[in-house]
Amino acid sequence: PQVIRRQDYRPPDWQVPEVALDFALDPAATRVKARLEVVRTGAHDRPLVLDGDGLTPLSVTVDGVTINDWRLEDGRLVVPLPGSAHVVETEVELAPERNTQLMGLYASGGILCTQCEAEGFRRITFFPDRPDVLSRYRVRMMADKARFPVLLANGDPIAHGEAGEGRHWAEWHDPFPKPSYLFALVAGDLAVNRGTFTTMSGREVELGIWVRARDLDRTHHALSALKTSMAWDERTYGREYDLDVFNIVAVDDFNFGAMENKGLNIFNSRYILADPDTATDYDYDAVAAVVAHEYFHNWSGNRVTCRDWFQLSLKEGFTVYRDQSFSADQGSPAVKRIEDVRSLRAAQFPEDAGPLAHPIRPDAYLEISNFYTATIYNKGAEVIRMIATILGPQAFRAGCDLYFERFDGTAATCEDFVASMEEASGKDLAQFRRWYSQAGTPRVAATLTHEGGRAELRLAQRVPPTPGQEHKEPMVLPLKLRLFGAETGRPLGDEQLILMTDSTETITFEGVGERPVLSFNRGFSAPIVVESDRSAADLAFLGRHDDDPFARYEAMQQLMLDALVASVAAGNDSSQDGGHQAVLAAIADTLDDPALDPAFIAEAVLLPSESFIGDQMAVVDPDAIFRAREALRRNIGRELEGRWRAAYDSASAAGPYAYTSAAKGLRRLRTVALGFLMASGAADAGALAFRQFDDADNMTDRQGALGALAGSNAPERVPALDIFYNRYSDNPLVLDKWFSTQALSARDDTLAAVEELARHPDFALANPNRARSLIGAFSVNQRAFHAASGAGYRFVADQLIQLDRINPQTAAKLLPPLGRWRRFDAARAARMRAELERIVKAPGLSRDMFEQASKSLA
Ligand code: BAL
Ligand code: ZN
Repeated sequence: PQVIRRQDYRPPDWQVPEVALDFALDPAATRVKARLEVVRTGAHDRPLVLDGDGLTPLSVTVDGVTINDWRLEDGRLVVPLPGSAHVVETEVELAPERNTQLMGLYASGGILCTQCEAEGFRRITFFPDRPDVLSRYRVRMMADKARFPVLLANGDPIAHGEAGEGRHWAEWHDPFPKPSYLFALVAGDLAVNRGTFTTMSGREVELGIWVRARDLDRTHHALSALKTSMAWDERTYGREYDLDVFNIVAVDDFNFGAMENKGLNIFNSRYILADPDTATDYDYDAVAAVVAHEYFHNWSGNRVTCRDWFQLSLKEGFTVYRDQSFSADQGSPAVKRIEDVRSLRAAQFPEDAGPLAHPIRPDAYLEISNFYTATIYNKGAEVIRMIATILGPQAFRAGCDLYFERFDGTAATCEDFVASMEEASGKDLAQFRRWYSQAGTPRVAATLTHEGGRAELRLAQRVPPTPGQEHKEPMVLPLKLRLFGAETGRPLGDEQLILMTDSTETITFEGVGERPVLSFNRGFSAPIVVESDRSAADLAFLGRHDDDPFARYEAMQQLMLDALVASVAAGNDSSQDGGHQAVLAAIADTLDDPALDPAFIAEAVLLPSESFIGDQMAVVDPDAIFRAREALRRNIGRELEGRWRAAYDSASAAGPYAYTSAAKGLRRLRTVALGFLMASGAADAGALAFRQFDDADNMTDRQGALGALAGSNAPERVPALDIFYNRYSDNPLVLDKWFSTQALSARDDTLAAVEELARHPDFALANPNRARSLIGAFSVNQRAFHAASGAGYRFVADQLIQLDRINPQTAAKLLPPLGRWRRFDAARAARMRAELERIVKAPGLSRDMFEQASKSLA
């Protein structure tokens, strides 16, 4: 396969200002006529080259005359054109119902829909399918009226009518020039939940959430989140919506979470449908966050789009930062920050430390679908957050205004964004640009000394080598810090923001009368790993006294991590371990602090995941980590049993279900307490969990209890799993939970259970959510996936080879856990490599999988 390089970018030879598409829709045979007004750009004599993937032209005309001197080259249609402007028309036929890749035009549960980002439009019609070709689209759709009563496309509806023989048609026009990846249409038997939004300039926008009729009752949260997002973007960024309608359609088969097509977002139903009986608090929050994310793309992505796919983080990192800020404003900013950092550490840090590491603006790819990564999205968001921190809120907003105004209606670059920020703020971001070009998570060693009223903080940063980048230059690190007095517990001076730019730096503090304790990288102001020699006593102190909630959480995490890593190193899982005592005391203090929000407590007392513990070790030992963590969990459960019962009871007294921040916090704490009670081995814990499961008036409590039971040997486990399955067997999103809960189980027989589940009649590789719910969940279950026999690796490789034939994009995204073989002992590494080699040799392997697997082996 051909490597695409950022440095090879060349502007398009032809622009296509106007496009008219005519669809005769049919699941088995859809005809697509395209009329392109093409304009030669600059002085050249190159032909018009239109991307195509799996298409054969039925006809090609130029200025109304059929031509025969076109040719196909690697799927592309090459059309020699004499003049500087022509009208080129093509016709192709597609079979949406056979499109299992879910890219282009496909069928999901009887609904015809599209997914074009990044390169799906070329599977619909011949077109220069690149983001720097912006066109105005007019779309006409014709379909059987009984099967497809609703016909939607981008922009505004302009006409519709009957077409005879039971068919009807509709025409839509999008006045905003857009790249082809934002094209969308939907045809189906859909019901709508309508709303309206009045924009800040007084325009009425008609909103619609379209789903199958039976799902209509579960769309209220999404509609309300959409209105809240629209108001938030006006208030926070001054960005107003620009069309008269905004439609969202939910489908069950979708590769992404959702897609920001102009005026017609298409969503994975998982991020639209929610009611208390079927969606957890986590799901509710995710629905709001994804609805907001896609809506925010209308400016950061659609009005200003990307010049090329290397700039993907320009729209994704920025939009994730925007949706994170939105979610923080809806509830607890501290808890939101903790959740975001936890997912960065779970997904992005390992990526940055592994064979697939890449900068947020990559230099090369084989398949762009593989670059919709945690690095582009989540590290990209951290980079924008750092710019906001360095500039301060006013200058950051001024930079955003300048960027939106200057690049509106164009395809921009990451450089354009950074330059706008510099121009608006007057700050020099020259060195900061390394965040766009260097991969790898910076590590910062911080050592604080104190002598005679003077404290000295010595900092040293290094960025580890990553594939293709042996040598790294120092980064700009905005580091928020504060000192606290060890005796008084009071802050010694204000919080400071240090901009670290060199490899090593020393910061001095004068007039420090008592021994200082360092609170560092507060709010996770830079996405780094901190190496600090703070003692367990100092971490416990910060866990009690730090006024920055994130730093307080972080101190607790570090305390637990240090205890666990020490236990693993000592091969010691004894409950008498001294490290346990400090953790127990800190958790007890946290549970006893009446000033703390239950949602924060629930986060602060949670043990680091097995994978995160593994990330701290030179060679990951999954079994030892599991044992050490379980021992600590058991010990925390037993020693603090009275407190867990008290926390459980007070959280249970919250009354009937309500979706409020306070009620969410109590539910979270309740299930965390239940988890520790289960771990304690208390005789009544299984019964308690079953009661929570059975009495629940909401999915958060029910799934929380099911998760606790699923990882146990309690006699209530099997009945609960059966009841759950039977109750929700007609709800695919809840069945996904049934699969993933079992795949994440801590039981010894999880691998066998997962192999069995893969043969379950409800398991289907063709549905991405279902594939992820079993294979994706299993491969992050560290101990089960890394079973010494290698059976976990073999199972995942078998599934991915099969899935690759159906849906390469989804298969390739599930491969990275197999690629992290360097982190494990020689025997496991050899087994993981053997599976990767088997994948690389699989007949007919996709480019997607080839790129992921071959890079992982290199
Ligand atoms: N653009 C792909 C889906 C998303 O990030 O919104
Ligand atoms: Zn996005």
